[in-house]
Amino acid sequence: MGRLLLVSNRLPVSIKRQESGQPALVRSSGGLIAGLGPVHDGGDGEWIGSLGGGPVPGDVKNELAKQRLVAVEVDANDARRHYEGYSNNVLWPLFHYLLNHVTFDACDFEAYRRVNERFAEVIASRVKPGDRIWVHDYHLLLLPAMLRERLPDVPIGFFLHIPFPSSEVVRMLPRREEILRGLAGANLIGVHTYNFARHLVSSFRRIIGLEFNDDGTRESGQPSRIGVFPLGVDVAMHQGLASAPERARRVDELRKEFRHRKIVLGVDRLDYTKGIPLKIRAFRCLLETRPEWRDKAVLVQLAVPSRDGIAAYKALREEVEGMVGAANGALEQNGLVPVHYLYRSVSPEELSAMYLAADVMLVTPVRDGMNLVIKEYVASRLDDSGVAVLSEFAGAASGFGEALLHNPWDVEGTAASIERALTMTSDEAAHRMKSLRHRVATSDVHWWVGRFLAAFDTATSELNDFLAGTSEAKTYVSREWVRGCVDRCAKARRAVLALDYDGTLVELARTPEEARPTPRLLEVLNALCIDPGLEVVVVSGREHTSLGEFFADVPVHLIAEHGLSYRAAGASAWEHLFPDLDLGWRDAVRAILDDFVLRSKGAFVERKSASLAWHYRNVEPGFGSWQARELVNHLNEAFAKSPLEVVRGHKVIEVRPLGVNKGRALKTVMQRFGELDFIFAAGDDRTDEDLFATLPVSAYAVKIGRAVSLAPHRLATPAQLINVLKLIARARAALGQ
Ligand code: ADQ
Repeated sequence: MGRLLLVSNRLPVSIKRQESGQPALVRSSGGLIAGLGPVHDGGDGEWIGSLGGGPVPGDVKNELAKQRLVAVEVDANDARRHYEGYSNNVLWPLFHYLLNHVTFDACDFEAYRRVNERFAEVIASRVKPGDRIWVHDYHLLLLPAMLRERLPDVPIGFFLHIPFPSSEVVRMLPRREEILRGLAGANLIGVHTYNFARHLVSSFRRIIGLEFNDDGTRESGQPSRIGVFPLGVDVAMHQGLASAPERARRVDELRKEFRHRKIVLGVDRLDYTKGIPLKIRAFRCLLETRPEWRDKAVLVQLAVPSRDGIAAYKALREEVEGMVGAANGALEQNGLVPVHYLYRSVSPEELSAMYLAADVMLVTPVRDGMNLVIKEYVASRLDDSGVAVLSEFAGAASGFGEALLHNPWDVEGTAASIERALTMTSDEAAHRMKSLRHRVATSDVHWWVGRFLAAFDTATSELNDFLAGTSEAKTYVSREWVRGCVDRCAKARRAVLALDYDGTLVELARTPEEARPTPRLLEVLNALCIDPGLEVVVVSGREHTSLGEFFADVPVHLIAEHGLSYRAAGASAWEHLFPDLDLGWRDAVRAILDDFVLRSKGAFVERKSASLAWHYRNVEPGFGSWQARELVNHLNEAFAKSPLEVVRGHKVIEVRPLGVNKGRALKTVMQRFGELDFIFAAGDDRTDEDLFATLPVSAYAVKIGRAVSLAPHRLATPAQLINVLKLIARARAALGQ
């Protein structure tokens, strides 16, 4: 296997100039770097990212190259608009449901696109055969599609470190289609939680009409899958820091410094998603409502400076400092200040000591992709003491059942959780911490990397299969293939030809009535039907009356409405292939379809004996597809418990009884034909895939048109199919079969 190229907006290093003027690289810290660092160090791939904006001097590039790091040089102004603009003034707040912080500027998006393009150019210039690319986070959402275009056969993985919100929120994102199409270029999209995966699937479906199956695989087009990979922390490193002898000394000092009060600790980047003001309010609420805690507990809040070029972050800093001042002014007692606020980054050793000194870890984000702080705290508590109080809006909450989960917006509720944590018996605390520690240890950062890479292996082989398959499938069948197929059919004793109607035997027309069989088609079918060794079955989604009328004088077998009704060749009566269907849902569905006709000029409903179809081929194209997606979503949700199936055809949405499909129907009918030694089937839309799915491998399955299909062979148009049928009729007649 080739190399793994890691891609993130920033490289995992910063540059310091030594006294000699020589550049030195300093490894940055943080969860992502802790996780990917060993992958990079232990492999032979490159890490591609920027160092901020502006040109990168040659000596720095040389230093970077020694560690297989590649700098993407980005125009300084573009870098600022990309990072502070679209990334952090639009995507970051919107994906965290904080819409009041969203400020969109179209020029920022242009810069976002240019920066993603720059990344794509640099990556394309570095890729070697066999390489795979793993892109990280929301700064690079357009990159997967840009890479896909340049490098069609390179596997692309993507991991989103922040939440993926509900599709209702994504609908508000300016440039939402382009962003989702960008992300859809990846073969594997990883998120932290099942909720985010679900939201991703519904956004793809509702906003750009891209369908994923229940198992997270993409329904059609290039293979892609969505997977859930909750990021963990480097547990061994945190255990090492926590067990170092000098740590115990520092913990004693800290306890003394805080005058042996119970320490409630907060550690966050100073970011409005982290709920720091709510945390201070909750702690203040506790001291005000339970004054006995005033000289017994202290809130130590460590805030790392972050994104201070952005106005909202400057405002947050002022807000938090104001709140700390006010709380301390109001609640100081006997020289004991209730809130200790430190606005700085601290070393990993100092952070570890603080985790060890803290009796309660208080983590209150209003939204958080995962939250590594709570995991670091748990990983550091080697003696199973300490209590975790965690917002239910952190991704980590889904695996933290033993923490005290709370809603940070409910200030009194959070205050109650803090008190519960402060008064918890050591037995209960140890019981809870022990299981948390076990879970954090078994799903650490190395486990995360392993899980993602294992799924990436699967996605890679799916891509390779697809590429091998499509290069064959996307080309139409050769003359030799046609000759071989006709020859086999001519020699068969008992053969069946199963043929879809619209789009397969006749060209699609504006309305179903206009798509009548051509004289040439009728002539060919008649010629085939003379042959006693040949069964011709027209398998259609149409209702039986129009099929019966079209083929009144042609002795073909007819399967109508995807298998609901059947007319044997030569018979005049129709029979139900599957009696006893529950059709109780039909009137309610019909009312909804009618409603969608009223809203969409040009749409109409086709009423069949058991199913209903909403046609939108005459609706203005963009609007039609949008309405169709709305309709499908609504029907799927509103009728989830009814025995119906919503199927998308070509510019038509069909609602039909569950479990009835062309494949099942053909199988039932073929049983009546006895032993067959040649099966040929042709179809053009998604409903024909059911047919292809039930055929034995020996069958000749032919897709009409270019769409992805289970059928291994392909013809371009109905006219070409009719030619093949004509050749079959002629060859069988010639052999006297
Ligand atoms: P962040 O929003 O940065 O990450 P988080 O997961 O909590 O949030 O990671 C913060 C990191 O910074 C931790 O490793 C912590 O130790 C460190 N840190 C915090 N305060 C510090 C201080 N004062 N001094 C030194 N270090 C400090 C984004 C998403 C998260 C997601 C991660 C990883 O927003 O939801 O968990 O990526 O995917």
